Amino acid sequence: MADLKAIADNLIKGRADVNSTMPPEMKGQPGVKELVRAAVDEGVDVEKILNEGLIAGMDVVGVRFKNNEFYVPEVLIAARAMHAGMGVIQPLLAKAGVKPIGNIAIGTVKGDLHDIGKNLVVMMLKGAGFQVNDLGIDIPPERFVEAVEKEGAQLVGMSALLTTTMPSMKTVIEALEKAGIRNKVKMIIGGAPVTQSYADEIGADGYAPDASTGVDKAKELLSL
Ligand code: B1M
Repeated sequence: MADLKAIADNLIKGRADVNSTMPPEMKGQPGVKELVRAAVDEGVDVEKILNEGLIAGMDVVGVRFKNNEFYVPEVLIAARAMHAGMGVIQPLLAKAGVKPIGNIAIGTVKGDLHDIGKNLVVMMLKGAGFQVNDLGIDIPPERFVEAVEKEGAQLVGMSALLTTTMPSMKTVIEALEKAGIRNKVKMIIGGAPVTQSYADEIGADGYAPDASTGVDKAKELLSL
């Protein structure tokens, strides 16, 4: 019988598939990919697999990360396992018309090439059921504007790791104001040198110190 809890448990352990060797005593046992496929084959509703298997597991990862029980490597391997499961159900979700809970565009601002933290935020947001348009690194203000104007982002996320690129966040907000669409979108910012007081100073709607708080903040800003 399909075991959604096993999907969540394997995701938390970062066991993407049968070849994953962590922890060693589980070698040869099915990982997230095989368990998700088995659940699909048994006819379990894909939304149930997503919510009670993959997202449930990622929620635990988020809490452990916030509590410093998990660090970046554990989150990255859990995210890889999430991707393995998502790869199986994504086409089915599209077919079943399962709607994402919100549409977010996120990028590292112009001049800044750091993306490890931004990628964690992206993974956590996807894990929480958001549709995420990952714009990438070194993103100019016009690209953020385009993501809102043409691609329907309800929330824009910006990441900066350099004190010298933090002002680019303000430039993006000004570009949205200039385009007359600032009031159509919520803005959230993050990155090691960024603070709540900086968010207040530049007029961002929210700040998150880490990826899982980023998910909470995104839900709060979109009233989810
Ligand atoms: Co760079 N680098 N780096 N670097 N680098 C820092 C940031 C630095 C603090 C190192 C130092 O000097 N101690 C320093 C900045 C100093 C400053 O501005 N005050 C620095 C520098 C100076 C530079 C270069 C200028 C070095 C040089 O070339 N002379 C150069 C700049 C390149 C550029 O961007 N234009 C540079 C280059 C690089 C590498 C390419 C080598 C590499 C980046 C690889 C990559 O990202 N693909 C790199 C790295 C790895 C670092 C450190 C070591 C680690 C950053 C990291 O990934 N942390 C960093 C020192 C440090 O922080 N210890 C450093 C882990 C990551 C999970 O955390 O990104 O903070 P973080 O993300 C967190 C939160 O901040 C938050 O959630 C994440 C998960 O919890 N968060 C958000 C992040 N974005 C968010 C967005 C949100 C919400 C939350 O909403 C949208």
